[in-house]
Amino acid sequence: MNKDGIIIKGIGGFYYVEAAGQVYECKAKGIFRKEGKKPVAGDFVTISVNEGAENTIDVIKERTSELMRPPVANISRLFIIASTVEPAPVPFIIDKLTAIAASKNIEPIVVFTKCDMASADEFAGIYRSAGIKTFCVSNKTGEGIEAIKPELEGHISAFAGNSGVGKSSLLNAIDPALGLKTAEISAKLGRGKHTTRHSELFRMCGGYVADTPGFASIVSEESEYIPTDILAASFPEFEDYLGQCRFSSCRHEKDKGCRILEAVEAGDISSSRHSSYVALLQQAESREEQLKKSGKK
Ligand SMILES: Nc1nc2c(ncn2[C@@H]2O[C@H](COP(=O)(O)OP(=O)(O)O)[C@@H](O)[C@H]2O)c(=O)[nH]1
Ligand SMILES: [Mg+2]
Ligand SMILES: [Zn+2]
Repeated sequence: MNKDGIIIKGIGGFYYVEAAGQVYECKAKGIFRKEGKKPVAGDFVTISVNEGAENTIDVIKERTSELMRPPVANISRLFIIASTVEPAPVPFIIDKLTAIAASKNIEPIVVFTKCDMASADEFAGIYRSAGIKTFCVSNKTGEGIEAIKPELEGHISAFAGNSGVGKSSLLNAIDPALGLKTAEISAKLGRGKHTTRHSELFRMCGGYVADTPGFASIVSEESEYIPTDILAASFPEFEDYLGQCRFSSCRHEKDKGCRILEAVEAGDISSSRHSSYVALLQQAESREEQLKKSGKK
């Protein structure tokens, strides 16, 4: 019998596929290995459910997005978590994550936590004026949490942000049944940071949330860069100006007749977002130079 479902976990060659409210343990068909395809959490699949034999994944549907490390498919929303204080927001990290998301066909959503400790209005203003959905919450008082819930419905989402910004606390505030360990509790247990090695999807508010270990470190990874040809388009607030600069080769860094620089000067584009763009451009250029030299591109 065939069923359509979604892979919620892959571990040790077994895949757990949720289909019509049930979870089936499946093996991937041999053909995928020959084709160099590997099923991952988030994949929409067709399976055969076999009485007295292994269930198999027969078809992997086309992906709308793909992340390699950690491997997860079809994420449509990346929640980028930053705290107003302790630790203070690092705009470059937020900006790199928004750009990585946009470059991979994933909608970035920025959430500032710890709003009970300090106001996030100034930071939130930067992201709202860039056209990015932005929320301010307190995981302590519950303020702002209700507004996040509908954003999860119908999507596969991931949560990213540095350690200590309140990711686990936020997920617990959204869904108290989760009972994730937060810094306080794991410190009490003396286990240090909670670590997982594989991606797994959890049902939440009518969607799925991917538990994606290592997402926070994506920004510091040298291999993770946004190619120069799609970088500017990964900043939604640049969109209205692209193609209007004096030179078609404009890098929007310090070029003459650059419409984006004009917009920064006029205060229509945030200068901190533009600085992050320039830093990412330089990273991407040196990375592409390296790849060229080693003959990979
Ligand atoms: N006051 C306040 N503290 C928070 C908030 N969110 C998280 N915390 C605290 O910040 C610390 C780190 O939170 P945690 O959820 O473990 O962060 P994670 O490393 O991103 O998962 C813990 O001591 C939390 O109690 C918040 O909105 N307000
Ligand atoms: Mg945590
Ligand atoms: Zn330009």
